[in-house]
Amino acid sequence: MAGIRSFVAIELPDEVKTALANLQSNLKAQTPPKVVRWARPESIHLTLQFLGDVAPGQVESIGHALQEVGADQAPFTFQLRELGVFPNPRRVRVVWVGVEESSGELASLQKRISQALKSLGFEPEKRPFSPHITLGRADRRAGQRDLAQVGEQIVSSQVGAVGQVHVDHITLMKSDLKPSGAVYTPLAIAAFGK
Ligand code: 2AM
Repeated sequence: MAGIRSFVAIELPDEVKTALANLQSNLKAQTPPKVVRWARPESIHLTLQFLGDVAPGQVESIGHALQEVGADQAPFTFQLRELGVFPNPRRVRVVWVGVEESSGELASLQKRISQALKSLGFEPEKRPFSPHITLGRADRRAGQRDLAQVGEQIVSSQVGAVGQVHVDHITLMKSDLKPSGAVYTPLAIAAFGK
């Protein structure tokens, strides 16, 4: 049976999605067209771990593993501030909003999720966790010069504080890849219990 493309995410409140949509509109107005494919505001999220294709029979045990992690987690807050690009301004692939959370709660939550999922056979990412909110991705047809120009513009922008996110649950999300962009649907929600 076909796998279910899945990831573990923190969902964003509507007011933050609205702030991100406004930020995207400003950026769209300042950048050449067809260089960045902007994410649909309603689908913007913070990824904690990408799982790839999951067997349908595994969804329940992943949900349970996440619920155990959530039961031992207290709610916390993080800030969204400033813009950046991956991997660097000369070779833009992802345009993101930065995530600031000084207490270390976010990194420790991500670590506990990755440990819980490792015991179900999902290997943790080799790269260090680098929390970010993807606003857009480079269009495959974009030229190097346009991309470098947008990269420079983004990293020299100063947008300051964009919003605040109070986190009280995590979500196992399904991703359906469609020509018009990925469509995300929650498969399981794990509420924080501490
Ligand atoms: P990104 O926002 O940094 O691009 C669903 O695809 C989510 O999983 C995206 O938010 C994406 O993060 C993340 N993700 C992480 N690794 C991925 C991979 N190898 N392929 C696709 N998505 C990945």
